[in-house]
Amino acid sequence: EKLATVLAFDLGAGSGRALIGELLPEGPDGAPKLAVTEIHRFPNHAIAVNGHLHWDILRLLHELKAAIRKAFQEGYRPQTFGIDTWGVDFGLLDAGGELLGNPYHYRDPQTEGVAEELIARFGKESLYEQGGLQFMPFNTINQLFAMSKAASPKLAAADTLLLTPDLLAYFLTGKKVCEFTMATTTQLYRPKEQAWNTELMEKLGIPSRLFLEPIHPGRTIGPLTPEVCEELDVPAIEAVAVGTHDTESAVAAVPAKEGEPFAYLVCGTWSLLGTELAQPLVTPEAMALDFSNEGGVGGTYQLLKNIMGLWILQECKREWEEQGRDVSYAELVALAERAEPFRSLINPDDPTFYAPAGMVDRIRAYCRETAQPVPESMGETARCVLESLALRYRQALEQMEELTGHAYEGLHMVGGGIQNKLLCRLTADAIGRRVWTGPVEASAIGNMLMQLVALGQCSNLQVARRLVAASFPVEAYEPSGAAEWDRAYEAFKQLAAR
Ligand code: LFR
Repeated sequence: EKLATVLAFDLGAGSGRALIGELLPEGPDGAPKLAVTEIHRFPNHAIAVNGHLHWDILRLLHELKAAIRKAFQEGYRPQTFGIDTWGVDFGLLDAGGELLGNPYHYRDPQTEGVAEELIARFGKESLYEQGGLQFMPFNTINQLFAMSKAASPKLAAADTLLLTPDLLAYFLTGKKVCEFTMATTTQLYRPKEQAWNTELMEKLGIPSRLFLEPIHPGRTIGPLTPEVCEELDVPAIEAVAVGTHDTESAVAAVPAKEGEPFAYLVCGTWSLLGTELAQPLVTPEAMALDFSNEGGVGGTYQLLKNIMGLWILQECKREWEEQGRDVSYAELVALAERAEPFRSLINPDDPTFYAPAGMVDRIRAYCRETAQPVPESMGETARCVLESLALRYRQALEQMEELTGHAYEGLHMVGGGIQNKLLCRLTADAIGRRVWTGPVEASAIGNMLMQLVALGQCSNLQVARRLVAASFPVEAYEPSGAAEWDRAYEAFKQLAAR
């Protein structure tokens, strides 16, 4: 009685998950439902080797294979699978189709100062006009230019570049594709022209032969190879090019009201605050306010700001654990809840918070330098981070309103970060508007939606979003404490303008 069964892989910078989605026929309320079950979860680590940071890509492949086997062993019969991951990262293949080295982690130090160098050489306006992206240090362009400057033998030998989700799909199907939403995170794609920026590539010594013509989400890639089927003892299920950039899959799963502009916040290691548009908004104003135009599913463009996110707290937690002070997120949130409000604030997007390690001290140093009380306890530190994020969200939301001229009624929060209910409440308070939360597994669900499109079960993004709204509960947070938040926001804006 299931209409379809699909398998979604959602890989984040800290962990990966495999989830089964089952499309159930219309219930008594006349709407079909999507039922989601997590079947596998595994850690994902940055691994430091001789001054470089890498992903353990074959380990990730191993976990994907384990999950496919497990799905069938547990009696599920997925017809298709899709893979979404964080943006920007890639592997290089030689002419024989073999992987050249371990892919770099986007926080690898090779990109230090590279964006600045590109800006000095070509001008910020010109680069933004071409690529439409915020100048994030990790953008693919910076990684490839760093390799080009270092005369990387890998770059010289490379025949094809595959972005992480496409690379994993290639390992499983033998088919090389380039999925559109990931392509738009490279800063080497021209959103306005819908084409690769081969001219810029040539100027930077990045071989344009590496790049395949992008395909849009909803297209099939191909079946598992006979070798993989034999190894796992499974049938040749088909890979679908979903919104392979996790952020775009998450946005596809925002249960927004139809026909109205909406504001969203995808909450994970990064916080992405944005809105969906039909066309990229590549203007000097959008550049000045640091907004990106990323390709989305269903032919959309996402105007969004990349905010440092829960990364800062994840790093603090990791550090405390390394010191033997084990603390769960629930405990941290409880400590933050009891800590004194508005004691000290940081600008989460200050570059000092970008690199791994030493986060607790960097927060302290920041507060000292800005003449604020220094957070001492775990609770004070967590409170400082969470309030600061909430204030940064308010600023980004107001800036977005300036750009689009639309007043948003509230904010849809999705993704793993919404399990932190304190953050959701602080966000509602900080923006002084309603916050709606859910679903938590937005990226995996959005991934499934594009598989359902490929299977002919959903005709378009609107229909897919209706399915999300019918299948997953949404929680609402009402704002309170306007006066004290307004005061804190003034102080925050001073910090952010430093
Ligand atoms: C979120 C995300 C962001 C991207 C960052 C780095 O997981 O994909 O969209 O900017 O990771 O790739």
